[in-house]
Amino acid sequence: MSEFLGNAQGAQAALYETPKTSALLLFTDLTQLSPGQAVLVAVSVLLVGTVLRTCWGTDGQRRNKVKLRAEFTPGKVYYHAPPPVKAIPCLTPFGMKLETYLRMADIPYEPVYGWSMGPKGKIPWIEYNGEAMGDSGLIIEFLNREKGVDLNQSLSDADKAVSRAFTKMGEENTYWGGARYRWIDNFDTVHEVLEVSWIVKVLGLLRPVRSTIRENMWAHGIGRHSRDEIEGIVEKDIKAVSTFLGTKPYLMGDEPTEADAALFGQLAEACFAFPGSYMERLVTVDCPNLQAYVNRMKNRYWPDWDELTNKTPIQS
Ligand SMILES: N[C@@H](CCC(=O)N[C@@H](CS)C(=O)NCC(=O)O)C(=O)O
Repeated sequence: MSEFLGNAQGAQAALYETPKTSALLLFTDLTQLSPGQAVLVAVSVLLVGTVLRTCWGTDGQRRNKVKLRAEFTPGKVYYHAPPPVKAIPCLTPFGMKLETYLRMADIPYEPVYGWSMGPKGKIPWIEYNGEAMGDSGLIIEFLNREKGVDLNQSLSDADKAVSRAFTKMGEENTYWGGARYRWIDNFDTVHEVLEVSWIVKVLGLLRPVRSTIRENMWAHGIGRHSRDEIEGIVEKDIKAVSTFLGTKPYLMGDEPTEADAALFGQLAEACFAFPGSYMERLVTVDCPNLQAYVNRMKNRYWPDWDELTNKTPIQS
């Protein structure tokens, strides 16, 4: 028995000897590598380096390779987002936000509907003068500079601070409640809202997206909370917006500002794209001022809503 074990260990040691020797030599004395080993090491380093450089860039920022259009009109915004569905013109609140901003700022744009991810691996994104740009907030900052737009010009610095806090609460906190509701707790209904064919559901083709969202929620931290805890968090967020809005027509006063694009994006999803959910109830029943606010924004900036969604108009 011990002889057998001894032989087995010897065979295992022999099996690992060459790579083990190369690895050890690499970390001790490179000059002792044979020419063959040196070539192997150099090629591996080059390959790994190229892959890392392509994916992460030189500043450590991970990039997603996007296919840019061959021809473009200078100064025109090509807006990439998922196609409208019956429930809502865009299923991502960040798309609703960006497109609402473009409309508020009167910036002409061409929608390019699809599911291709932008340079940061997320949607929505834009192409502008032959370059791809990701993140709705950074895109808005860029377009403000590029087009000389300032939807916040009437705001004091303190107002701007409040408006940023509400925007970020909606996008970095409330948003995840929607992600949990849609992708984790009601995964079956995702297929209906997304209007994908039955085969996608049967083959479970959306399961990898669900796993990614679960991982993202865990990394964010909200994924460590129970369903009840997350629903409590979302409720407090939505009620905070409702309280602050009060009887004002728009979040910061009489005229709409940038924060309204962002909050409308989040709240319109709750109203229209989560049928039967506690979020829909929060906005439409518990906080009637938010329901009126969503309708106000929708009527002002989305006269083509029904045309886009081909859906019966809701009663406001
Ligand atoms: N900060 C980004 C967030 C965009 C975002 O999270 N988009 C989601 C869709 S709602 C996405 O692309 N998720 C894909 C992923 O995270 O892999 C923005 O403002 O545009």
